[in-house]
Amino acid sequence: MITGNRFGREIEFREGEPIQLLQYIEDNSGEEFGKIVTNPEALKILQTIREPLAIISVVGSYRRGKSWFANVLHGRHDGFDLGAKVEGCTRGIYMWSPPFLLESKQSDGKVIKKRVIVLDSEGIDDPKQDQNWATKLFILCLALSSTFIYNINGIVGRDDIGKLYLMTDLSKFIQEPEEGDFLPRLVVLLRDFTLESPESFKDYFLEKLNNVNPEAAKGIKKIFVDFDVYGLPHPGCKRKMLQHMEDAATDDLDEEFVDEVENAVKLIYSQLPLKYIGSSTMKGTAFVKFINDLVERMNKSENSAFLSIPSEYESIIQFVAQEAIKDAVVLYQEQMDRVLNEEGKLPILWDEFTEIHNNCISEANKIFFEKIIGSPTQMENFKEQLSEKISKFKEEFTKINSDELTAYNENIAKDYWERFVKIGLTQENLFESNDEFQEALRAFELAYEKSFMKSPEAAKVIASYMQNQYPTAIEYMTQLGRMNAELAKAMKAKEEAETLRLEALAREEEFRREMEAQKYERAENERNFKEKMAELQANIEQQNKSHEEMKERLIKEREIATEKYNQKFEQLHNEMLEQQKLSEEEKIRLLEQQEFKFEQIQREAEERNRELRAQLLEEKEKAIESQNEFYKSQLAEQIAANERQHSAMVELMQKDKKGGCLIS
Ligand SMILES: Nc1nc2c(ncn2[C@@H]2O[C@H](COP(=O)(O)OP(=O)(O)OP(=O)(O)O)[C@@H](O)[C@H]2O)c(=O)[nH]1
Ligand SMILES: [Mg+2]
Repeated sequence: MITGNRFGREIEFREGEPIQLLQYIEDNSGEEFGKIVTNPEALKILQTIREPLAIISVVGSYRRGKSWFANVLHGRHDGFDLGAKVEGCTRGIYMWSPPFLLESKQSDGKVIKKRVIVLDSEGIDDPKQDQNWATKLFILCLALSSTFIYNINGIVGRDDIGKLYLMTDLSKFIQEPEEGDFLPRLVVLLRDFTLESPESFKDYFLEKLNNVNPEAAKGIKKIFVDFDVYGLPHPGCKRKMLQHMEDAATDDLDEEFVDEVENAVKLIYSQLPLKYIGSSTMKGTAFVKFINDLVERMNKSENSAFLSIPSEYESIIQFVAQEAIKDAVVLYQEQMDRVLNEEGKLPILWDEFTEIHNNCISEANKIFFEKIIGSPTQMENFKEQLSEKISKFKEEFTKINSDELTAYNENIAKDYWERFVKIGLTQENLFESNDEFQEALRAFELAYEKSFMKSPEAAKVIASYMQNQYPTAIEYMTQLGRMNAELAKAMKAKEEAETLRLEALAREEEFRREMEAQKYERAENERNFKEKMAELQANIEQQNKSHEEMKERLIKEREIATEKYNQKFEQLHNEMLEQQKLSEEEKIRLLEQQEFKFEQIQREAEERNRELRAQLLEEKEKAIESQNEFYKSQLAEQIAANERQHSAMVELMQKDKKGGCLIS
């Protein structure tokens, strides 16, 4: 349900309510300056604003309908409290909550969204008021707003001019920044203007001003080149209603009054300037920091406040940058964490990892560039700080995925190793031959390649098998006599070379990934900076002062920042190339070493074979000789035996011959 007393006509109704932004607490003794205290609740509301701010403050004489006009700016009669009593009603500064969005067309035709904050302030010429506080309040509103509505009596008096004169002698209170609009747009409201309407309220106002204080008139003309004066007639209602205009019905008010009010409000909104810091717009975080800093300054300074806006701006820029970096890093970290820590999500292939990282970094950059303010060089430095912080987190995430990839591939390798190779190295299923063993190794490699997650980690796992498990298996095969020592040695050398090749491949892949990431970041950076530059340039064009000078400086600074960035990138790139070259050279050197070793083994094996052949030949000859010896001795023995047999026979025969004679 919408509550509130609408003003109607063409002024948009805004829902919400007032909330105190700050108040002044008087010193107990009443002699010294008291203390300005901010309301944390209000600051919290402001803090969250992400759009550029337009801040309207309504300042001026007390009891002159400031709060009522601040309500009309929200299309209503009620809202900020109005006081029917003589004493001042509004104390400190109130703001409308929530600050509302206003779309408006810029001079370049672009429609932008502004967040409008209306500040209703305490009257500044209440006789009972602490003069020091009144001055500080005036200065504070001047520094905080981008539209300063000065609400005074239609009959321009000395007091009103006195306060306005503060503006013309600002150097006493404020050191202004060199660049960009600092002073707000001035709108003077002449209330209860009962005289006949002049042709130009501005001329009328300047004429009166000149009569009262010629210096002030000159000063105001000089400082506020362009300002508006609106004369609002008396509301025309009866006294009872006049005391409670929060309850008024628009139709019961004087038609001319309503028209003039409507006209003033519409014109104020149609020209509503944004609040700038140099060439950047001010948003929630910066504004809150600005309020806090100004209040702190004012509470410290003895009487009138001396504000150094350049140093306030510098501290805001630094503060906003740290906040922007913090927010961007947290966003990157949270998004990466959310995606990667999904149950069972890891490990993932590096291409997918890079895609997730790129998305997260784009998001992080988006909020960083949205928040960041300052000059291009400052922004470049802040961006560098952000990149450093993010790359630390990226390393952590990379390590997690890398460990998971290693574990995943190790599991697969272990499983296939057991299934294809290890089983053949047990007593029961021992490989019959070396060929069978070699086949098992190939089968293991093929199966691994089919189901591994392709990555440098996968290459490293298989390389580690070639370096550790293979030699042990070869050793075992040799011990069992299924493989001769030479072959084992040659095989080990071959696997060693393959290990080196795989490791180099893994390094190359990691290097390629790093280069791609850098390329992406560079493109991203360039795009963001281009957008930011366009934004800063548009901001400069929107401002009234020092256009050309600021634009030139901006372009020059951007060139310097770009050059610096390119140099850094080039340096990094060269370092990486150098590193790759070194690792390439190292790889070639190792491979050459390996090849040499391999050839040496081959040579040794050939030499050994030659030796063996000679030995064999010698042994063969020896064997033949010893066999001949054996045959010879056997033959000799046989001959001897034959001879013996023969002589025995001869003897026997001789005996027989003698006996035969006897017989015969
Ligand atoms: N004569 C006259 N009275 C008005 C006008 N606008 C508001 N009032 C009445 O004047 C009284 C003061 O109005 P506020 O809007 O509270 O004035 P203010 O300047 O905010 O007052 P302080 O906050 O106390 O400085 C109220 O009773 C209003 O009803 C106006 O244009 N002319
Ligand atoms: Mg008020």
